[in-house]
Amino acid sequence: ESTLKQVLKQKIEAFRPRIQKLNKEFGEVVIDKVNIGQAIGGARDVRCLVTDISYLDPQEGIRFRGKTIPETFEALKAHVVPGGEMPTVESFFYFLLTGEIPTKEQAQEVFAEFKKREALPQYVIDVLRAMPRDSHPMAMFSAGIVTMQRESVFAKRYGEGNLKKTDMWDPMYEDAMTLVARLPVLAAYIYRMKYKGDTHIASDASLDLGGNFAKMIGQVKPYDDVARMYFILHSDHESGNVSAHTSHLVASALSDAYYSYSAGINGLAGPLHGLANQEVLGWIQQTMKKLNNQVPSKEQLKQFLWDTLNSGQVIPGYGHAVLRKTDPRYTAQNEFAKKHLPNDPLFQLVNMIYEVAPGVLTEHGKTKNPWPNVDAHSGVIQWYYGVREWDFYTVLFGVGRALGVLANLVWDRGLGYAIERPKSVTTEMLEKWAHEG
Ligand code: CMX
Repeated sequence: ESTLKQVLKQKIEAFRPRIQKLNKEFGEVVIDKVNIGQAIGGARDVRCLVTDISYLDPQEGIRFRGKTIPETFEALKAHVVPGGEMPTVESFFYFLLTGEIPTKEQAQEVFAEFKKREALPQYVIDVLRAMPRDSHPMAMFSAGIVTMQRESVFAKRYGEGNLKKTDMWDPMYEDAMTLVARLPVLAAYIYRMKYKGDTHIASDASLDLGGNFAKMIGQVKPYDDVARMYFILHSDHESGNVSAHTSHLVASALSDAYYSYSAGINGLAGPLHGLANQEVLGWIQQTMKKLNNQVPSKEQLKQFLWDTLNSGQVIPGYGHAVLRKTDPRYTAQNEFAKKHLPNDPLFQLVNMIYEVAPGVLTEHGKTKNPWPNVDAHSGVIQWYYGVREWDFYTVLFGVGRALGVLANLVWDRGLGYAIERPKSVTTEMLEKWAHEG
C-alpha cells in the first residue's frame, strides 16, 4: 500500500470525529440565512458546502490547503523539475489530498502510481473514434471519462454489498488515482486525433504528468512548465463552482468518480464557466481581425468592449461569482507571460484589456466584479506556444480541475458526507413571503 494512501487513512480517521461532533452536537447552529434573491439567483453566497482542500477569499483569491498560489509554489520548490520552474503535479496532488508537502520519495511514489495506471484502454479509443470528428473536445473528454466507468473499483466494491461507510474513501481513492493518471493521456489523444492529423505520440515513462502531457501533444520546453502551471492553477476553487459542485452532487448519490467527474466536465463546458477561456481568445481574435491584425488603440478597444456589452454579451474572462479583485490565477499567468513572452502582441493586448475593461465594466454598472478571472489569460499563453485550437482549452482546464475535484470526492467519502438534497419552494410561496415582508 502506498505511503500516500496510508497518510490519507490516518488523516481521514483523525478528522472524522470533528465532523461527527459538529453534526451531532452543533447541528442546529445557524451559519447563514437565505433570501429570495439567493433562491432565484443561483444560491449565490449561501454557505452550505464544506471543504478543507481550498478556500476562496473574495479579496485575496484562492488558498490551497491554507496557502496562497505563491506560497504553494514556494512550498513545493523541492519538487521543481530540473531545468524548469514549476513543481510537479504529482507533488501538488499529494499536497492537495493530505495538506502535507511530500518528501521526494513520497512524490516519487505518486509518480510511479500514475505510471502504473495511465494507459488508456483501447475501448476508450474506440468510443472516441466512433464519435463524429467535429464533436466538441469537451464532449469527447466527458464521454471518454464515463466510458471508463466499467472499471470503477468503487462501483465494484459497493456492488459486492459489504462496503462499510467508513471504508468508502478507499475505492474512491483508487478510482481518483486512475482517473488523474489517465486524463492527460485521454486529453492528448483527443488533441492529436482531432487536430494533428490523427498522429499520436506515445507516453514517455520517464516524464512527470505535466512533462508527459506536453510531449504527447507534441510540445517542447518550456511548455512542460506551462502544462504543470495550468493544471495546478486550475485545480481547485473551493466547492461551489459548477464543475466542483456538480461532481460533488453526483458523487453524493454514491455514484463513482467516473460518473461524477464526467458530469463535472459537462458543467465546465459552459461558456459562463470553463469555456470562457476559449471565448476570450475568440473575442480577442475577432477584435484583432476587425483591425487587420493590428493591436488596437485604447480608444478602439474601449469601443469594442462597449460594442460587446451593448450587443448583450458578457466580456469573457471578466467578473466572478465570488472574487472581487483580480484573480491571483490571472496574476500567476501574467507573471509567467511577462518572463517568457513579453513581446507577444496578444499578451500585450491582454494587458491592455486589463487597463481598459475594468473601467468600462464599472461604468456599465452591472457586474459586481470588474476584474479579470483565470480565463482572461489562459488562452493567450497556449496560443503563443502553438496550441491554437482554442476549443481545446477547456479540456486543459478539465485535466487540472480533476485534481481538486477528485481530492474532494475522496474526502467526501472519508467524512461520510450526505446525499445532497436542498429544498425547493414554489413561486407562489415566494410571493406570499414577499408580501408578508
Ligand atoms: N460582462 C458583462 N456583464 C457581466 C459580466 C461581464 N464579464 N460579469 C457579470 N456581468 C453581469 C451579469 O451578467 C449580471 O447581469 P444581469 O443582472 O443582467 O443578469 C450582472 O452583471 C451581475 O452579475 P454578477 O453578480 O457580477 O456575476 P454572477 O455571479 O452572476 O456571474 C460570472 C459570474 C463569472 C458568470 C459572470 O461574471 C460572467 O458571465 N463573466 C464572463 C464569463 C466568464 O469569464 N466566466 C468564467 C468565470 C471563471 C470560471 O468559472 O472559469
